[in-house]
Amino acid sequence: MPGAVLADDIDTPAGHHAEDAVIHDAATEARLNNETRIRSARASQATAAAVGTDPGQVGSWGPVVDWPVVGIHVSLLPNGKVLAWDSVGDAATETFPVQDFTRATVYDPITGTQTPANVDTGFNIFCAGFAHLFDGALFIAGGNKNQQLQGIIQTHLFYPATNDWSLGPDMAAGRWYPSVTPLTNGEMLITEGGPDIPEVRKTDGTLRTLSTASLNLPLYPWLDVAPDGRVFYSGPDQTLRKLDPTGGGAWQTFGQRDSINRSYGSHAVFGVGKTLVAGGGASTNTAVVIDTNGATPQVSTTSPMAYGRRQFNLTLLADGSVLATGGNSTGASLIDMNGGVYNAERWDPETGQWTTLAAQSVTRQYHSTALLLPDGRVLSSGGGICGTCDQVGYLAKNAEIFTPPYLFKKDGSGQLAARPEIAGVPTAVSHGTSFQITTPNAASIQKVGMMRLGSQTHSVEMEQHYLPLSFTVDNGTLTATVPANMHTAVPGVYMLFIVDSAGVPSVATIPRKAPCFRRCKTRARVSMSQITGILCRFRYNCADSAERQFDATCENSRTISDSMYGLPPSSSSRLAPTFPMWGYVRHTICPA
Ligand SMILES: [Cu+2]
Repeated sequence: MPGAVLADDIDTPAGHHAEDAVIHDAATEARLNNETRIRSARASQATAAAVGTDPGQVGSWGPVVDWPVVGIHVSLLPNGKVLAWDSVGDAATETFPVQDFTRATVYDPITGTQTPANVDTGFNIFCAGFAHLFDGALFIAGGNKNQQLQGIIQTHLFYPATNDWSLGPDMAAGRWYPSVTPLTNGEMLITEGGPDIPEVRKTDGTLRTLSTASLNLPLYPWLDVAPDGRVFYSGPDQTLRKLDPTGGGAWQTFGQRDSINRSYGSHAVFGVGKTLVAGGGASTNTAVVIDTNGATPQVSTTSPMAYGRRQFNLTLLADGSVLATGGNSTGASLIDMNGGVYNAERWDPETGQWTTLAAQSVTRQYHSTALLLPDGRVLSSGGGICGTCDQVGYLAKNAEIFTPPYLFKKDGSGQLAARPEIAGVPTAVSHGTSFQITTPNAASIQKVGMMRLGSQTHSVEMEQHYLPLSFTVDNGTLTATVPANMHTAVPGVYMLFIVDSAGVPSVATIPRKAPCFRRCKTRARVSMSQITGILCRFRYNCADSAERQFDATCENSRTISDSMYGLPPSSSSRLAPTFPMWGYVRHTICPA
């Protein structure tokens, strides 16, 4: 039933279950993926004519590549690879009686290789919330418990250096469709998808509850740290709010963003306290900008997109502009095979205008994602795995990569432009300080910015945000300054991009660390000695620096792993007196 519009009950597990009535075998699912590609390609060609063919103006989409998982949940890792996972199979999750693992893969966008990384803890993290801890490990809250789509109480950690999973502490109740938001002090906020009382993962790995901040919000709420340190709620429904996550927590309610419940619209934090919100609801094309720098959020309208979109994604590009990809323009709740939007659009924050770009080959609607890669391209993947998806034959177990216009020459040749290069940067930067960027292109650099690694699912970006840096040029060196306000870029791993006068961005240096972290450039050995029964002292020695140390709980692998990026979570190595590190060591140097 193409074009089927379902009621908003897809926002509940019961609603999901009710609209699911189809069971497929593996062969059928492979056929559906093929059919989706063929039907999409036809529709895509029809809309391709809407724009010109010069990649310098409209960018260029790469080939469609089949994937081992549907890219429903994607996160850019500090090593430049992409972690992606879906559920337990190609059909709707409601059709699988057992939910004791999760299909996951680590994709290398440089080589195109896929490394299996299934979740092996016994749980399905389909429809979880996730974002990076300050050390670059990924924190995941909740997931899918059963065919009734109940949430799980488990939290997980993923270690990019070893592709290992481990369990964190249990939440107070199951969560399915929660959001996870990194806070300035290194804590991780968990909201909705279950209990209305938010929970916070503390930096010691345990959880605390915000018992005085109980509030019913939509599933997968849009939450980001604002310049005043509180967490700003920008949607998807209309009422703007801020949460003070200290103590028991406290909400402040402001006015309405606009008159539209932008369910399955999208948002992007493109500057300090600046959020673009677009699309959603009945596939509106409207967009607004919200400024949270003052005491009260200020909303202003910006140009509408050329296409109405729902079930689409907004993604920050390397120059701080915003890319819209996918979605449907007919208001279909989850998927409309005949209503897909194929053309990308780019929003320029300086002009407030959208430019229509090249058309992708596969329709990307419910359960699709888009992720900025360190080389400035965008990975567009996924779509499918729902009852309605099965009914209309939608399964996009594949991905395609968009090369934005900024990477091409502007002379109509269609050739790639020469890119500015970053030759050297410090391994750590702090707020309120300046640092040097060595580049042969210093004289032509127009823009310098830090970009937090993206984590996206269900049209919601949980952490990507752009921090433009002021800078000066002197003798072939850029000196950039990080704002003193720590809330402008919460501690963690960032990419650093420089952009030249032709608008061409560099490849990012990655990882970029926000304040408070140091990194060994080489493998280091770590020794551990007991201070008290539960407290241990860890010492390590980077090849290029003096010995450093920190104290953490001996028995608590989470605490140790949080402090030392890349440490395998196995108990044998955790309690050995001396063990080799697998990657980098990072040491918190923030004041407590
Ligand atoms: Cu879902």
